[in-house]
Amino acid sequence: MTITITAFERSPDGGKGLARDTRVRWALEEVGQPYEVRLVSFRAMKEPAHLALNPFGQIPTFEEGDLALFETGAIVLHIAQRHAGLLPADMNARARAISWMFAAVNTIEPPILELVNAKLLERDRPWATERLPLVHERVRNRLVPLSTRLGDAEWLDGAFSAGDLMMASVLLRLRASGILDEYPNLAGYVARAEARPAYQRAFAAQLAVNTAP
Ligand SMILES: N[C@@H](CCC(=O)N[C@@H](CS)C(=O)NCC(=O)O)C(=O)O
Repeated sequence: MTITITAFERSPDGGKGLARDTRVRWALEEVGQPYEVRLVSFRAMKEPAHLALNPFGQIPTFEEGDLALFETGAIVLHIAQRHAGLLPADMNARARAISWMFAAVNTIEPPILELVNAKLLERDRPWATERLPLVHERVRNRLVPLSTRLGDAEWLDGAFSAGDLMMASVLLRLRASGILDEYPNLAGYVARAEARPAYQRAFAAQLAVNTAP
């Protein structure tokens, strides 16, 4: 059955790989599943056909046969459960990898999004300059324990898993802020993730869309 995902017709990041279809593309590349992409405009994302797939009018979505999913955590988990390559066979190790997926979207991503919003959407507000150090601090409060736990390890819990895929995807958004480089082991972790051939293929595919004439 054909897998179809949705992505921005034109990503606001111009192809830096920060739009969340990249993590879904990456997961599909890791497990060797071909997929098709339906590009959607900002307007189409808020119309009934797309809202039926994602009630919040966002990308990415995932369709395969009569299954339609939204939320990248759920999509990547579904891919990892259906196809070998992103979750360990041992059930306890599998459960730990899934914990890292939730940690990525539930514990690490929220303060990073807050920072992105503070810098992009709220920078003209009168309180923006005063608030920014607080937002930075909230990000660092999450990165310190993450960096401590990773230590010198290559990945978060043994072999590369869907937990690492989600965590690296979330951390990537910090690069422009310079904060990631304050934690050399986390910067190295993200660089290792980006060097994976599957990530490279996913990145190239989304870049092709965003640089097409
Ligand atoms: N929690 C959702 C977030 C999805 C999301 O924020 N998607 C962004 C693109 S990366 C989007 O569609 N933004 C446009 C909008 O919200 O109108 C997920 O992980 O799938």
